[in-house]
Amino acid sequence: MLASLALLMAAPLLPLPSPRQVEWQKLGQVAFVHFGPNTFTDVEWGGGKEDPAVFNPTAFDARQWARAFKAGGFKGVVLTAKHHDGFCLWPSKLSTHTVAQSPFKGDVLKALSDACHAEGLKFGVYLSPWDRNHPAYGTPEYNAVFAGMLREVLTHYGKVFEVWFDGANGEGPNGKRQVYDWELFVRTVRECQPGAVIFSDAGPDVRWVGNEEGFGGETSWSTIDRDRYVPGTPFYKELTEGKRGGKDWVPPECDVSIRPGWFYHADQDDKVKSPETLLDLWERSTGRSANLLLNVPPDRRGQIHDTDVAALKGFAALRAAIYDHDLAKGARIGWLGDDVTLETAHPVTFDRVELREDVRQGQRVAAFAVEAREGSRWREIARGTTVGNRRILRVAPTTADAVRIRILDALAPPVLLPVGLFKTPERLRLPGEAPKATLHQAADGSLELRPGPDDRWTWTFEAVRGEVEVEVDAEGDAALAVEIGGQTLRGKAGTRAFGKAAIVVGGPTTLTVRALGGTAVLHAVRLKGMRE
Ligand code: FUL
Repeated sequence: MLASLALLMAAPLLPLPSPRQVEWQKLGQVAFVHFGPNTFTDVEWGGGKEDPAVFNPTAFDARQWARAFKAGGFKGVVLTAKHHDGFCLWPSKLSTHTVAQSPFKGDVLKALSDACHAEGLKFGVYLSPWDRNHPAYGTPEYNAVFAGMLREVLTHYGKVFEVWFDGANGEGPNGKRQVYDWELFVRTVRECQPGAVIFSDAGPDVRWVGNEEGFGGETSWSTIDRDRYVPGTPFYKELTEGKRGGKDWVPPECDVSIRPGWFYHADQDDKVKSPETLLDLWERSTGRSANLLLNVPPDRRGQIHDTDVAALKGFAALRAAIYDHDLAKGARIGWLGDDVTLETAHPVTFDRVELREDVRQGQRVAAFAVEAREGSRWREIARGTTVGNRRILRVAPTTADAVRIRILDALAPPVLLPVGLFKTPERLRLPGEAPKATLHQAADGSLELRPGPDDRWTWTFEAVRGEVEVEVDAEGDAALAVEIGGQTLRGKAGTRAFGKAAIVVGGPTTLTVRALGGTAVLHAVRLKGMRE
């Protein structure tokens, strides 16, 4: 009640986000897809002279991509419709270097936009103005070609939520550089897709965060002064942190790849980021008032590799294990001046604090402290600068029956949304409905052990003498130890076969799984071949 009253009374602080920026900031995480001839030639930057015949995915399935992204909690997808090599993933009439000239023949944009529609994801496009193939590149005529290409991709595939302009401006096939007509490009997007945000180094709608490692600044203003920026002179620190009191609302986006490269390379299959790393990036991007744009490149089949699919699922499971349980829910909220106090019915233990401002009223908070009440004493547990759209603070595990947010500096009276308190489970498991730890015996005698909600990975069952093969179905990066019948089998989450154990003494037997550092989400343990 009081919170909404504060909201009604607050006068907006300029600049304010446009409605399309508000919608975009709500997404939090978006998938990025680099796909094209580079996928098949194993390079990151194609020269533009590749034979279109190389583009030949053997089992192309855009729906499989969309399902994987959805399972990872992503709300939209941005596809490289055209990378620097100039190859168009749609049959453009303005180029002779497209899918139409390849053995694939299909239209990747059509397939992906349909798949996004079916899975409830938003669809976006990356179009590199730098074109190493087009004969007109480097001449004024190219600007009209590029605007025409934009028009093609923005009028044939339904609603587009984001248009991503890469800042690169290299030489074209004739050795010339292009002078880009940005005004024309922006006008074309606005005309064809008024609801789409435009990303480039400095906006107009979304800015680059200043690094390609996937994290935002601890200080993160959605505002900058756009007129300071001319192409090729990014002010890295300001792109990361924004500018207090900046004239333009241009929130940051954190582009990063799940693999070392932007395009798929088979020799990077063992370098896919773990669910824990993805969660860390998510907390340091969306948790710093930026959006995460995570690149997950399809392989030469035209599908997302199993390892990447598993990483996305594991990431979603880890995030849900923490953020699906808000310990501040139902807390009594009180305000004293700008400060907010939450009182919980019972003491709660948390290690994540989530703060949010209603950015529709502008970004206001410039410094704050978080305090916890332990018994009758207040103790400061964190201090920060900006809040913005969403600020996640990682704090030491703290048990308190009240939490206070003290506003130390603000551009105008703050408009905070409800505060969240979360706890990282000691040992993460899939948040599920499993009522209790369960045992399932199949006809062939194999036994499946599934964890219950009590977070204990221990089962006791009747075993017969003999050898059993132990399989562990778990995601994550933890080293795991399976203790059974006095023996310990070791392996890593993600590798199924853990080896064989000998049950020497039959009868009641206990099996325990322990995570030795790192985290894991355990789905099941299977014991196979248990017979006399
Ligand atoms: C960069 C490009 O040069 C890379 O190839 C990649 O597309 C990345 C997202 O943007 O500027």
